[in-house]
Amino acid sequence: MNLPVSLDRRGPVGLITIDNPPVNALSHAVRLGICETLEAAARDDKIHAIVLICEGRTFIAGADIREFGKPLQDPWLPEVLAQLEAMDKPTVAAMHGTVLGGGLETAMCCHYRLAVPTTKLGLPEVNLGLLPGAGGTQRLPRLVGARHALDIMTSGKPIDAASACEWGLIDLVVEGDLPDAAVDYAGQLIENGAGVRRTGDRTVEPVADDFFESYRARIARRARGYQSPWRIIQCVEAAVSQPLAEGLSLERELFLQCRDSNQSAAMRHLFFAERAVARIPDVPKDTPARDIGQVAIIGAGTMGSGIALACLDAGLDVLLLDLDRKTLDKGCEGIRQGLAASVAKGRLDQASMDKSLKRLVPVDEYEALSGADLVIEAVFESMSVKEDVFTRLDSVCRPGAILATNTSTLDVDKIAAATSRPEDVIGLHFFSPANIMKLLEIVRGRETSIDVIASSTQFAKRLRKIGVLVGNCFGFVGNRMLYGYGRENQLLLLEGAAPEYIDQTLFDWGMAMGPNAVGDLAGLDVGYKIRRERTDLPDDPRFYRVADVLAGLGRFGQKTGRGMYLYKDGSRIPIPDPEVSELIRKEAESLAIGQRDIGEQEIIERCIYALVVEGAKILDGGIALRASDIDVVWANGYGFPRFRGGPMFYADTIGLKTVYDTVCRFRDSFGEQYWTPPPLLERLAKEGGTFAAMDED
Ligand code: T1G
Repeated sequence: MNLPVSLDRRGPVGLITIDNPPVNALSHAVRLGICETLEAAARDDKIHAIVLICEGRTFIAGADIREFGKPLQDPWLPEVLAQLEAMDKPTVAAMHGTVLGGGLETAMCCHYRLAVPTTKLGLPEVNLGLLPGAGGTQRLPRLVGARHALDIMTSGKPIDAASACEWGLIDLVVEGDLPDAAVDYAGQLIENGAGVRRTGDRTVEPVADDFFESYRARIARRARGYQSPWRIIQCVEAAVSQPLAEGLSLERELFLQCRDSNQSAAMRHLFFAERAVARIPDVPKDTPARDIGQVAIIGAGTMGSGIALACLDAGLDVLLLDLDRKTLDKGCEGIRQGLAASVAKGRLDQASMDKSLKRLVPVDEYEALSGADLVIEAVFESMSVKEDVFTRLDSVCRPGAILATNTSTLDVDKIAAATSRPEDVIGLHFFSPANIMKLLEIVRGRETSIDVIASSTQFAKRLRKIGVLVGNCFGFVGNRMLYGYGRENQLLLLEGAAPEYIDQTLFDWGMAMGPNAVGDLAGLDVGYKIRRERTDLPDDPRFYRVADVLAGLGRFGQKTGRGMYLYKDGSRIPIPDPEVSELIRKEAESLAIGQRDIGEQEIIERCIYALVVEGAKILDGGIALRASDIDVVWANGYGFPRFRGGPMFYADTIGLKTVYDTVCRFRDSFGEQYWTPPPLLERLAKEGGTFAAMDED
């Protein structure tokens, strides 16, 4: 086997180089190669110190995630690292890029560590439903203390080289050529007779008696529903109180539990799904993209100013247009406050804020947009208003400019038809708050050209967002599925389930927020107006009945202090309102719907399977390229729990036969109108197939 690891000698220093693109993951071949080169270096009398370094864009970025879920081949990483740490010649990790997971665990088993200034270091296993399984939970606290170690491992966020040096994780930040600096450093170790220095021999600084209890309380909210953060704390507790060997064996046991869990399978699924969205069958990777330097945004409301902030954060020049001066000023002030908030949180320095504000130009006439490379319309959700905007853009924008609409539901082809250049029109559907939410639905129109699609996927990457290409239909992927989910919630209300009961059930199941609290946050008037514009609503008096009645009464939610819930004195805490329960009871009576006790399982199945049914229809209709794209949309745009992998992955874990049978039961109980199993679900259920396998075909 031609191993991606080589050993060279520079004077008394052995240089072990790993070259396994794209990210030097610790695949089986790399593990074998490290073992072999370490043995060779140990045997070579001319070698007195060893440098471990990587080719390409980064030092080891972790274990090879693709190997999980398959039988692991020997040697396992802990064995490789035990051999490394036991070396009798000083070893130096020379790092650059993103040193993550097994990569950092490898570096911590070297006796010395140095890195270039731009290096990021972390143990992000928690993002994959895992924990560091090669000694990271035992060695990191020995180097940086229990608190820093827990912060790094439970947040999954990397730290920069300067902090790593300050906290004792690395010995030196080096400038210039890394291999040279590392060989010099190793040479000095030899000269100074520095010898080996094993991390495992250290102990963890003692902590206060209530340290772990208060740490558990501190992360309870963000770790809700996840298994691995709690196991990480267990491991660090062992690192503080037990000898290394005991700590490592507990870590191994808990790591295997995580690795074999549905949670980790779900989160690994999302890891690869979020990278697969960039692969679009009829848009080759080398499709030339149009240059985007200046972005114009139409509408300085909440969405428009959020999009402007996202573009400024990405270093783009921004023109913000609103015909109403007051709205324009308010929008610009909102952007200034957003930047100031980032400075206050240390995410941005003052100089960068000032530069961003210089790149923001408020305008109040369309002619000012003539030079823009990309225009994003974010005005009121009305077809006639949007058609008018696009007609004006068509007359002022330069040839080759991309014209995008931020509509969340409306027909992109109809909007494009308001111009003479539909091939340059695309949907870019941001999620609120647009500078925070990672999801961007890229809506392909009938005539959208492939270079406009390629430019839009690159634009998404530039904004550090996940751009998912979807087809044009009402609500595209996310909102179209939301309609089914919301419909079942509305029907369950009429059938006797209290709003707070439905919300608590779905919250406990893992949703970031229950549907009724979400409705009040988004504003019941928004959904109400969109439903009024629609001509294809089901002929069913129960359809969103409760929401329509509340909106009709001016109960829009948080913004009016009352909606499905009450909100006292401007607070965001939802309080159940007996008036609403009475209103719902009366509406049910008027529709001759008997109220009954409804179990949590039924609530979960009806709301979540409504997503799966609509998702299957979306795939049948070609509105999404992959089932995993749908999972990415829901996990990044709708608060679907990552530890369940997304609606389609979740359905696979339940088993499509079971889902199909339940859907058929609902059809028999609640009618064909909403619960006729889509052909795809029926076929896969009968064939014993899965959505995931279908994606691979
Ligand atoms: N294993 C396998 N493939 C990987 C990989 C990995 N660890 N990391 C990246 N790739 C692939 C990825 O799928 C993509 O492939 C290509 O590399 C470029 O990635 C024992 C248990 C390193 C910051 O969690 O966070 O170690 O799509 O598009 O935006 O304790 O990738 O081109 O075919 O993301 O520049 C811990 C995961 C593993 C890091 C680069 N490590 N990777 O980001 O490029 S668990 C991680 C990342 C572990 C041990 C445990 C990012 C990146 P393709 P990319 P990028």
